[in-house]
Amino acid sequence: MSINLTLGEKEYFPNIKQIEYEGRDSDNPLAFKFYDSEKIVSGKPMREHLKFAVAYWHTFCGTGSDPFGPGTKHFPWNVSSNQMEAAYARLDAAFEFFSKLGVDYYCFHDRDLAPEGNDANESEEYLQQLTQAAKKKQKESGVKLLWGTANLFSHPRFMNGAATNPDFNVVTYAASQVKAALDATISLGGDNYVFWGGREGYSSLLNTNMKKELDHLAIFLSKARDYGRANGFNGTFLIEPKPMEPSKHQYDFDVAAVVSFLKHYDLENDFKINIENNHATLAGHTFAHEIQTAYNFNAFGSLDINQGDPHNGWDTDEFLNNIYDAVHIMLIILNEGGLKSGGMNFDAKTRRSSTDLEDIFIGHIHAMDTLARGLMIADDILQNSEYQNLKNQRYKSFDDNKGLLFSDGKLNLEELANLASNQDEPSLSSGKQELFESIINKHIK
Ligand code: XUL
Ligand code: CO
Repeated sequence: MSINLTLGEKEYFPNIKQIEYEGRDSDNPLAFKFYDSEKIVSGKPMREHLKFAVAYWHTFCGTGSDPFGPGTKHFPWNVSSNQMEAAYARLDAAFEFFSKLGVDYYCFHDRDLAPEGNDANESEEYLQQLTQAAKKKQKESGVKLLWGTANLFSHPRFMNGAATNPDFNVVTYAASQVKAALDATISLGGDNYVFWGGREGYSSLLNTNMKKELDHLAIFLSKARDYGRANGFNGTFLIEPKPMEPSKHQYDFDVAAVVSFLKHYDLENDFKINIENNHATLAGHTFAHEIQTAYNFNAFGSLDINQGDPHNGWDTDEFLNNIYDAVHIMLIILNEGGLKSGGMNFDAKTRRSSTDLEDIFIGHIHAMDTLARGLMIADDILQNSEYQNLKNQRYKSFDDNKGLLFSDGKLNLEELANLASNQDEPSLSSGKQELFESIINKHIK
């Protein structure tokens, strides 16, 4: 993708040129070793399989502060004390970054793009101004919006939740933000609109009417859906599950909990799921489990492709570097026909002590290479190994005869039981897990 900087604009990454594919023998940290955007894998270019999106909040807003100390990263776009000036500088830096990295998409929260104003109207006005500027940048660069969302968790007014807040006045504030963020997403042609639970959850049932809060959440989501549909949003609404943090109990615990919520409140046609790896592992699942579960229930929406630390129990939002996980999820995604209107949003940050500007490039490049490798290895496994056959073989007793009738729902319980009484003890059939694992590892090269 060509770099298009408007004349007179400051260049924020002057030492970094367009990131190119140099192949696996390259030692250049600012080059792709595996991600070759136009290379055809399984019938389409890598870029279409992977649909990478940069997370505006981590990459341009996150300066590394944590509960023990302030930010460590001095971003050149963060110098103005005028918040609107800083927001415009951040936008310039963001589009320079997207173009140099060669990604097709980005994602944002309203408050990443524009600052909070003194009241709801001023906040909306700020967001509209930045939306117009972003629209121009999208047109110049060809970069698209994968999804927009509203930050309904940082401001103290949301300390007891947004749509599920016990105070109606806070719910109206949340509505004004979602309305404005939806308007921005529609204006920027976003493919999806995300609701991550934020502080929709609780710490103690002693002071919480959970049923009332869940009803309110469903009503709020249905009104957001109605507004979006009436105003030209044809994309997908996405719920992003997370089991805990910031609340002890987040309402959108995992994919299964969200699927049952959506079905219970008749929202499943408009709302699908944005699955994040680090949230999956916090819930005690693998990323692969959550992705497969979403596909099973026709609820797959999009991915936040970060990873957590296996040794601690919070959301560390690291860039995905686990090749084994990348292979596993790509096996599922290839088998299920791809990401469709979803994409792969990094939702990852460099470590607090990674303070060089180039580190944000290196983090993204490394994750893109990891997933490109995952894609190629998974494709190789599906094309050139016994993996899929072996998996199918385990279920071969359902391919014909009575097994097929059962699968088609045509045998009742008595008929099934009669079949058992007329046959010998079933022979043991090995699950061959070790064989499956060895096939995967043989192809990781
Ligand atoms: C928080 C998280 C969010 C959402 C968007 O854990 O993942 O950044 O992705 O609000
Ligand atoms: Co996320």
